[in-house]
Amino acid sequence: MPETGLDAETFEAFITTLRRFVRERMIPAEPQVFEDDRIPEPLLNEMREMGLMGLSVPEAYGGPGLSMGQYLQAVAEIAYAAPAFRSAMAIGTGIITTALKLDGTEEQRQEYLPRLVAGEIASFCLTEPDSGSDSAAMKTRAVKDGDFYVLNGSKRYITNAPQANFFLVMARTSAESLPGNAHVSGFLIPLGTPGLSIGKPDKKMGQRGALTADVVLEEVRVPASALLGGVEGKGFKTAMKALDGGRLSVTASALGLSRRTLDVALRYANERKAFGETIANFQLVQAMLADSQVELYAGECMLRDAVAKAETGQSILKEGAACKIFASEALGRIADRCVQIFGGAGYMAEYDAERLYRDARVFRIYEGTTQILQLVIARAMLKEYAQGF
Ligand code: COS
Repeated sequence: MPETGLDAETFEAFITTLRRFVRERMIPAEPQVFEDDRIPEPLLNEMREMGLMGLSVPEAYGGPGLSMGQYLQAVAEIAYAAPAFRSAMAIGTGIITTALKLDGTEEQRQEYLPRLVAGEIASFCLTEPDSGSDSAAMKTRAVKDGDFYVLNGSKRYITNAPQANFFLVMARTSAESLPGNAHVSGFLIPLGTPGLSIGKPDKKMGQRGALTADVVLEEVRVPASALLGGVEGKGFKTAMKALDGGRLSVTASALGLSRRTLDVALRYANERKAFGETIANFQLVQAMLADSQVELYAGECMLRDAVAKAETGQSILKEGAACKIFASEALGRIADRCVQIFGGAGYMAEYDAERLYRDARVFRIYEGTTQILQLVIARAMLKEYAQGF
């Protein structure tokens, strides 16, 4: 059952505090985050103390029990600051919490959900060197050995890996590929398990401070109780369901970053002068600002609609994919217009526009590329058609 969420007044007070935290603590720390490629530990601790790592955890496990809509509003607020901040909290409170809530055993929920509330960081390990979009083609193996499983393989571009306390690892429990991708199972593995090691943080185009790295598993021995849900073969469907929610989180994040980008463009257009007046007076600049505002508003409306459907228990397979496609592609255009409004300064690293443009690019790729999501939507449409609508 979806969470009913905080009452409106308590939630409004939380959002006001969060907005202040974003503007007074996160945004001023951005230069240091970019310089060090890491969120400073004291600031990460402040995020932990605010409960941001366990925002979507139900009350029964010690979390605030935000509704989906409330959670996504919080994500959009955090995403107004550099993407590193959302990245640190949103895997644990998003994909991992969803996977545990939907398909974890009660013992696994009781073990891991309170750890997120206490500020632990989590990683979701699906992608591999040879399997990205075709995630079921993974090679990582988990072989049963009495009351244990032994895992071998490597995972790639894993968000939060260098700072994660625990990992949800998808692995093959059957060498053969099975119908419905039932060869895939999920395993919860804490940091410090012998044989689990983390590669060097990747060097990326943007999103500095949002850490990704390889996760290598060499003869990693875990008890059978680490198998998500205690049942083999459910991992792929768990991953897909969790990614459906993750795509709404990426949407909220793209909208938060779009809002920031548009504010940056609006401020510059009001400060920069050309031909004796501010460039905000020029109609061609106004057109770019207005187009960005239209797209941002459309994305916000789409997300609200998808959330409303999800909160009444309806499937949002198509809607979630549509939201993520639209908001990430719109962010790309909004960031591009921001650079254009900045003119020559937009190409220079000392201004925000250049950084925002690089940060925006990956939204169209991670948690399902635009092209994979087109397939998801089209397949659902064709299935509905075949069933006679
Ligand atoms: N919710 C519930 N079940 C789902 C589902 C979803 N969102 N998506 C698929 N399934 C189920 C299907 O119903 C099917 O089960 P049945 O055979 O019992 O009906 C099973 O899972 C296999 O689905 P499908 O045949 O569609 O799997 P494919 O191997 O063809 O893969 C795509 C489908 C390409 C859509 C999938 O691999 C995908 O989303 N890839 C992108 C992964 C991604 O986002 N990677 C980014 C990195 S993760 S941060």
